[in-house]
Amino acid sequence: MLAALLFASSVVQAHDDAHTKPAFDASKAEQKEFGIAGDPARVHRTIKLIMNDDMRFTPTRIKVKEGETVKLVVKNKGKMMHEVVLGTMASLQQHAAMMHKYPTMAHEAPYMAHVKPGGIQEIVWTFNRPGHFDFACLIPGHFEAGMVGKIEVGEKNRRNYFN
Ligand SMILES: [Cu+2]
Repeated sequence: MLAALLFASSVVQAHDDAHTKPAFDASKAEQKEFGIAGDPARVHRTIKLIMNDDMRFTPTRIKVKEGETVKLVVKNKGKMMHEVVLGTMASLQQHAAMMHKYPTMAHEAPYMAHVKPGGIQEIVWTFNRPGHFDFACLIPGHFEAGMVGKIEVGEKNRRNYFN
């Protein structure tokens, strides 16, 4: 019995090491103006997002369709820490102000990823509300240096959206 328990705890430990984010739980997903946490098992599209020490994202514009669940694969090609936070310009500005006030503030949410130099993290997000949204690196100084991008979520019923 004890051996089984020890084995179980080591499995949990290994799982924690492999994933920095908890498993997806739809009942805990919180609807935001810019969408809701997506199920990693139901991804429609994968989009690569590169971050660099020139304080830019590549691409700077992302176009998706209302209802799409997107896996953002976020790679940090720089030598310093970067992050990506999805939101609205208002929510990002508010968050950036908090980061300035409390630089060591621990922040974690399904719509953000902190990526170490050379690292890769993923965000799975469902863009279930049409509109124009934003993303940014909120590390103090980076947002101010223009490390921002735009997300356009096209209405579901609009035809030929991608043409
Ligand atoms: Cu940055």
